[in-house]
Amino acid sequence: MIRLHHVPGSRSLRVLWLLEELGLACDLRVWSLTDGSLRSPEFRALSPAGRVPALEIDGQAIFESGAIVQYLTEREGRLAPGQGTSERAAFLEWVSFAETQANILQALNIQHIFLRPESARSPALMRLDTRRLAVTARALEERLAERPSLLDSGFSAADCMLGFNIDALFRFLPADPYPALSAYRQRMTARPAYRRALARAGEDSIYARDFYEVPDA
Ligand SMILES: N[C@@H](CCC(=O)N[C@@H](CS)C(=O)NCC(=O)O)C(=O)O
Repeated sequence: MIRLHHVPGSRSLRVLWLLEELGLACDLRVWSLTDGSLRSPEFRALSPAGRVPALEIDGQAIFESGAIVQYLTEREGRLAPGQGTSERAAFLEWVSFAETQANILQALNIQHIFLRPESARSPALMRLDTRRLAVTARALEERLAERPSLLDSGFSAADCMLGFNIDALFRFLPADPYPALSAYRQRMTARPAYRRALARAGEDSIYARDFYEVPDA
C-alpha cells in the first residue's frame, strides 16, 4: 500500500501527479495547512518539519518532494535518466531548481495571502521576491524555448516537480513575456496523468485571485 499525505494546492500534487504517470495506485490522506494538524506528533513522525508531502511506501515514510521523486523513479526505473548517465546531472539540477523556485513562491504566498495582520506585509519584500521569481522564469523560458520538456530526452519526473509551480508562478508574473513557459504549462496540464491527479487532489484553497499585484508602498 502506498499512502500520500496531501494538502490540496500544495507540493504534494507533484507526487500525486508522478504516481499517476507511473501507474501506481495510492491512498490519499488529506491534511490542512491552517488547523495546526501538520504540527501534531502523528504528522511530525512522518515529516519532521511538519510539511507535505510525505509518502508511506515500502514500509517507510519519506518526506521532501525531491527525495520522493528520486526514490520513485529509481524504484520504478522510469521517468528519470539512470545514475551515471550524462543527463542525470541535468535531471538533478531541475529537480532542485523546482524547489528553489517553489521557495520564492512560498515567500510570495506568505506576503500576499497568509501574513496577518495585513499591515505586517511588505511591498518591498514582495517586489524583491517578484524580481527573484522573474529570474527563475527567464531561465525556464530560455530552457523551454529549445525543447518541449526540461530534459532533451523528453518528459521526466523533473517536469512533475517543476510543472506544479507554474500555476502559482503566473499568479505573480504576467504570462506575456514567457511564451515558451506558457506553452509548457498548457502541455503539462493537458497530460492525462496530470488531469487525473488534479481530479483527485481536491480544491486549491490558497489562491482567491488570478493575479496578485504588488500594492503601492
Ligand atoms: N522542501 C519541501 C517543502 C515542503 C513544504 O514546504 N510544503 C508546504 C506546502 S506546499 C507545507 O507543508 N507547509 C506547511 C507549513 O509551512 O507549515 C518539499 O519539497 O517537500
